Amino acid sequence: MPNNKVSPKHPRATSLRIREKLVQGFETGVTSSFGLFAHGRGEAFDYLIGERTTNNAKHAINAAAACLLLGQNPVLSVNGNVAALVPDDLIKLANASRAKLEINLYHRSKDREEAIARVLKEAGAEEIYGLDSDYHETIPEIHSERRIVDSRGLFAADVAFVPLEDGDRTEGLVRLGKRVITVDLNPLSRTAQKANITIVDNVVRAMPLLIKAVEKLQDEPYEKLKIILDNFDNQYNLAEAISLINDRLSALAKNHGVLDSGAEKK
Ligand code: PTJ
Repeated sequence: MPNNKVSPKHPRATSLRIREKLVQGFETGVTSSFGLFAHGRGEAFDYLIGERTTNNAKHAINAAAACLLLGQNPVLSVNGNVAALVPDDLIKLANASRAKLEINLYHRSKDREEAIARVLKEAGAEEIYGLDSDYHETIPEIHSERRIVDSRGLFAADVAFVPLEDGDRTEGLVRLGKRVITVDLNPLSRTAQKANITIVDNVVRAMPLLIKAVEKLQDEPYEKLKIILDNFDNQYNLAEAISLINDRLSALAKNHGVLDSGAEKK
């Protein structure tokens, strides 16, 4: 267990607290060692976007909320990173959007599945898919353990929420005709590029906003949700996310790398 309490005065307290959660997740068998590397990659991109939720991400969050509400069988995929970082929010999102929760691991092991199931149950989950091998189905054209999904969960889903996902599985789910929503700080990743809706933000910031957006749109008619979804263009939104990084870095470079420039306020 990490025992260094992060001082609230530390200039990078928020980022350090997120790290602590992952290290704790690693030490309790929830997060894989690869998950720590993945987090490092995410942190680097979070620096580039300015560690805040951009309007670009908010636009994708709104579309994701509409998409989840339009789904007949939405499923939230849970891996070791999101279980360590946002367990309570996963339950809240599942409840607000009537979605199932499926534990679906890239580095699959029975021990980690059980550790994650414990975390989700402590957070209030009642039913968790992905654990019973009697219901294992495979995503075609993926030739590793990553192809396994639950026949009642992701396999049957029309909307799949797969935060911090690997590119092969994202492509596989899109090939199966699912509407795929992801949260990924790296707008260049294969998952970000191949998903139908990509929220370029830290999952820790995006989840509460996504829950709020679902709650706000919950009682809206089908037509309104459909318009929100149809008006969302992921390729355009990703291009804008990349431009935002570009503009921010250019402004910072002009300001001799000083962070509290106008670029920060964008
Ligand atoms: O628990 P498992 O075995 O299912 O494994 C989970 C990981 C995340 C290790 C696995 O799915 C994996 O290796 O994913 P990738 O291919 O590394 O993709 C993870 C993506 O998430 C990368 O593009 C990271 O930049 C991004 N990322 C990391 N941390 C965050 C993030 N995006 C949003 N919020 C974060 N906190």
